[in-house]
Amino acid sequence: MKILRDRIARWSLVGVLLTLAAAVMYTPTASAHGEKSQAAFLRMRTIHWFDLNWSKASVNVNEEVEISGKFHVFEGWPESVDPPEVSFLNIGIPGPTFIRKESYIGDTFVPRSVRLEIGNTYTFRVVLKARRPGEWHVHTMLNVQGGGPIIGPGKWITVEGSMSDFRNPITTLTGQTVDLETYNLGNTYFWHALWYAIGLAWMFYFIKNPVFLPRMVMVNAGRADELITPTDKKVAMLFGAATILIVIFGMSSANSKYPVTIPLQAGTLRGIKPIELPPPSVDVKVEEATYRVPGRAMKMVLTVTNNGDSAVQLCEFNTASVRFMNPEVCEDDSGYPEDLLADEGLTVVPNDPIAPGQTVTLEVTASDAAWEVYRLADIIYDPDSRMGGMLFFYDEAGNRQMVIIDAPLIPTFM
Ligand SMILES: [Cu+2]
Repeated sequence: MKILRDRIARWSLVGVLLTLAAAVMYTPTASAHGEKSQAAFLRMRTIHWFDLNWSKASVNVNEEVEISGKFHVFEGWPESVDPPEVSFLNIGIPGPTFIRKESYIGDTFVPRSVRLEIGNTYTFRVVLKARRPGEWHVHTMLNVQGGGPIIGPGKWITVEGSMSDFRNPITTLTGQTVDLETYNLGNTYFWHALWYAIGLAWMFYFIKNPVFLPRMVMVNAGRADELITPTDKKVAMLFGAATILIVIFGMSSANSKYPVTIPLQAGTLRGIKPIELPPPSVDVKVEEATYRVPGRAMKMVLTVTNNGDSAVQLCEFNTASVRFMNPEVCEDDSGYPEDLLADEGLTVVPNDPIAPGQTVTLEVTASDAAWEVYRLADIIYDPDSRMGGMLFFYDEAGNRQMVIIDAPLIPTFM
């Protein structure tokens, strides 16, 4: 019996050690940051980010980068995500490697949550200032209360220099210029250290005498009163009075040093102006959308009617930040993240311009490794096999039209 128990104990120990070793050795490097593990149908059916532009891909500490673009709030918003009535335009970075200087939706400065309307398209602009050197994968993102983070495409931005050079000056309405990187730090350290020291002094005063057993015996013997001497009482009064005095003095000196203070400014911003996109003159009906399992492509059969007065061609299909481009019609010049850009990913048959008034049936294949890498193929695990996305058509003059599509996406297995 004992031998058996020893053996179990020994092997348990080996098991624990192996688990620990595995946990220590296994450190996967993250290359996309959170979005891949989100449900594919949620990524395709919430926010569509497009026309993104990054002003720089490499900056020095203290330099600014501007990320701008548009996002469309998809009409077929999923039930499992609360509507974006309280949303916040955020930036996805590993801590404040940049600081956010400014962010705008439309012309509105948006340091607070905003109310967005389903079906609308908005422009946004975020100005970041580089703080920590390194290579950072910077995402635009929208936090939706009751829904979580909706992550946009991420681009690698390099920051060079030294973090000790970083400055974050602001000028207050009382006319002082302070550096937010260090402002009020010394004051915070001082007051926390002071009160911690007072707490320790109180403890040390009483633990200079034996603490536990002698006192327990005295209390049990009914002589508890002898444990507190008249000096102890005086010291306690002193501590009590000093504490109240320090609080009153601290508060009045803070009030006289900072006579003008305001509460924290908060509250959801409403009335954010969307952009008015002219209704597209191209009419698209998704007859069928399928994808092979396993595979890295999605196929659609589209009936397209050109109601405009210029011939159009399909240039791009964009879903969940992956851009499938038809290289014979257009190409990207924004420096879009390479892992999300399928610059030859869209095959359109027939690929001829669609004349005004004409209706054609297009067979469209969106194919790229990104379909698998970004786990859009994992829609097979989702409880709602429907996709959403944007189609971009160009006319002969180079004008672009955006058509939002929303259709069931059916897997094929053989
Ligand atoms: Cu990332």
